[in-house]
Amino acid sequence: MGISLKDKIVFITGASGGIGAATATEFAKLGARILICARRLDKLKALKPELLKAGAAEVFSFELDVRDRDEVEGTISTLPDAWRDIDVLVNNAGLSRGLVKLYEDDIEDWEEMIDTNIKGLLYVTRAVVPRMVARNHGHVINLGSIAGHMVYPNGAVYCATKAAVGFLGDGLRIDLNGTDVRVTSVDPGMVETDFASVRFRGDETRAAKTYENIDPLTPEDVAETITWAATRPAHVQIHTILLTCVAQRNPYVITRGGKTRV
Ligand code: 8X3
Repeated sequence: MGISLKDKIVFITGASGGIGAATATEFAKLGARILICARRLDKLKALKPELLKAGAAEVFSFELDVRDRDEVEGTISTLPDAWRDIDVLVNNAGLSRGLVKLYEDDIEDWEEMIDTNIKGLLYVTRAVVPRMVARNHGHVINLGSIAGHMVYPNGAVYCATKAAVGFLGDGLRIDLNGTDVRVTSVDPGMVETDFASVRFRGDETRAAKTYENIDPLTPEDVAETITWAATRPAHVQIHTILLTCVAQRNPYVITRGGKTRV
């Protein structure tokens, strides 16, 4: 039997849209207390009534840019007492910028991806996990990617950040050996969110091509996978889940409109 997350505190970073917002909603359906942060506070505020309607026991939101180490440390260490014992941390905040050959790439884009996907995840993990260890209870769920399993052309830095997420989770899992704290990596392929729009800086025509003639994963598909991992019995630890839509077999082998391109 799976564990109940009713009244448990679930902290989701980057929760203002896409997989983060869908994950908050899935945990809300389980009656959890939802702690959410993102850079866009207005979006979080708009999400709150939906989460309560879905069944969240309580919702607390705050603005946070995970790239800002002082802000991460300061905000998490001064959470109200009632929100400090985080049971599940979903390290979701992440992004891609550009799809360009490494030797021609924009260094600013590298910084943004590395600072968010790797360093931001580390800062939040460092701020949250010690209390899990002290309570001998908790679950860290990182959002990896198929991109962390296989590098694709023009995506070297993004793929490297997601490979790093995989190794950081593996390392954390080992370092937590002897405790009851679990670590899981959920690694999707193509998911229809604003991922491509962010990657192409609002070039919607180019972004739309990413999901053209394909039935991609939805944010809900990924969110349900995350809640499944989080609700396994306490003695079960899911290490890594790699999921894609049926039309995607790896970053290269994709069927669009009935035609497979390799
Ligand atoms: C998102 C999946 O394949 O577009 O991380 O990089 S992919």
